[in-house]
Amino acid sequence: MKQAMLKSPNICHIEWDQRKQTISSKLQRNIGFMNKQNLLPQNDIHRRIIHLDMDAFYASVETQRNPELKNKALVIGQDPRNNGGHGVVATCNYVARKYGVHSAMPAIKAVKLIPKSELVFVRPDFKKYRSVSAKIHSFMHEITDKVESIALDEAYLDVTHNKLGQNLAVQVAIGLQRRIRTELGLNSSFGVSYNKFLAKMGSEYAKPFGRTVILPYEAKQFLGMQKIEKFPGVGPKTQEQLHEMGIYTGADLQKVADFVLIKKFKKMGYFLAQHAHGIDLRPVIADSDTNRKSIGMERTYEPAIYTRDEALTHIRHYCKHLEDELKKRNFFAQTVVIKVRDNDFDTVTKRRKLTKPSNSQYDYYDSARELFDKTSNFLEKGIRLIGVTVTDFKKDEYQTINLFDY
Ligand code: TTP
Ligand code: MG
Ligand code: MG
Repeated sequence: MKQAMLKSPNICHIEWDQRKQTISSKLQRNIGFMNKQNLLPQNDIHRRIIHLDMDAFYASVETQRNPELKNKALVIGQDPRNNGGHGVVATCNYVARKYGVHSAMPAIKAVKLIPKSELVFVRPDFKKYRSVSAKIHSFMHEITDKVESIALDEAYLDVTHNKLGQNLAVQVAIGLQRRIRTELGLNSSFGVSYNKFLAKMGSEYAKPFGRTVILPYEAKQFLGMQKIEKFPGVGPKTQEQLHEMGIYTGADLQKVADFVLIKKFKKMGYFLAQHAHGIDLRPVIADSDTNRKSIGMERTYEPAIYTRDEALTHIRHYCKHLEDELKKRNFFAQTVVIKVRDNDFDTVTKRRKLTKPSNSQYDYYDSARELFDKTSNFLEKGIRLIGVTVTDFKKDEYQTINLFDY
C-alpha cells in the first residue's frame, strides 16, 4: 500500500505519551471547560480508544473477490427486477452512494436512481462476511483483548495498555488499518480518542479510508463543528426540537446549560450534555467478558463468622459490588447463587431464580438473604467462606445496540 493513498490524519497535534510533559496552560484551560458543568460527571481523558469501521463492508468484500465490480455502482441485496420489486439495500459501494443510494433504502429506488449500465446487484453472502470479520477480529486481538464488537464490520479497542507496548494509539490504529488493507484488500476508517463516543464520531468523520485523532484539548473544537444530527440519539424528531431551540451544531449545544437539556430531553438530554462537553465514561467491554456466564465474589474468613448479622453485612457488600459490575456491562442477571462453607469444610451452594432479570443490589440481596437463612445451621460451626454469584444473564439489548436511542 502506498502511504500517499492515505489521507493524513485530520486532527493530530500532540501525542499522548508526551501529554503529561507538554500540557500547556491553553490545554489546561480547554480541559477545564469539559469539567466545569457540575451536573455532569467528572471527565476521564486518560484512556486511548480506537473505533474502527470497515468502508462499505459487504460491497468491498464482493469487489475484493470480483475486481470487475470496482467501477460499477454495486448494490448488495436482491435485484428487485427479478422478484416483483421487493427487497432493501443492505449496503452499496461509494459509486452507488453518489447517486443517493444508501443502506435500508427500498432496492427498487436504487434501480430508479442509478443508470442501468452502471448498476449491479449482488446477493449478500453472510458466511463470507462472517469469515472476513473473524480475520479482522484476529488482527485486533493481536493488539488487545479489550475488543468490543458492535457489528461484523465495527469494533472499539481500548489500547490504553496493549500487547504491542505502543504508547501512541494512532500508531496502533494505523498498523491495524494497514494490515487489513494489505492482508485482506479492504479499506477501513478509524477514530482515535479518549472515549468511545469521540472515537466513533472520529471514524465517521473520516470516512472513507480515513483517520481521525481527537486529542483531549481538541474535543471542544471538533464537537463544535459537528452538525447536531451527528450526535448519537439525535433522530429526526429531536433534531427538529433542537432546531426550534436554535441549536444546529455542537457549538450551539455547548452554549446551552445542562439543566435545560436535561429538563427538556430527560435521560437523552443528560447524555447530550455530556457529549457536548466530550464526556463518555462507558468502558470498552471485551467480547470475552460479554460472553461470561456468571459474575461472583467470594471470600474466606479467619476468624470464622458466628453471627447472622455479620454474614449479612458481607453479603450486602457483595451485592453492591455485583450491581456495579453488571451495570458496567449493561447486564441483567436472573439467578442468584450463594456458597457457604463452615469450619469443617462442609460446603453448600443454593440458587434462586428472580422473578425478572435485574441489576439491582436490593434484588440480589433479598434472594441471597433468603438463601443464606436456609444455611443458618452453618453458623453454629462457624462460617469460613461466603460467596455470592449472579448468573443467567440477559444483556440490555436496548442500551447495548444504541445507548442513546431512546
Ligand atoms: P455500516 O458500517 O453501517 O455500513 P458500510 O460498512 O456498508 O458503509 P460505511 O462505509 O458507511 O461504514 O454497516 C456494515 C454492514 O452491515 C454493511 O456493509 C451492510 C450491513 N448493513 C445492513 O445489512 N443493513 C443496514 O441497514 C446497515 C446500516 C448495514
Ligand atoms: Mg462500515
Ligand atoms: Mg459499521
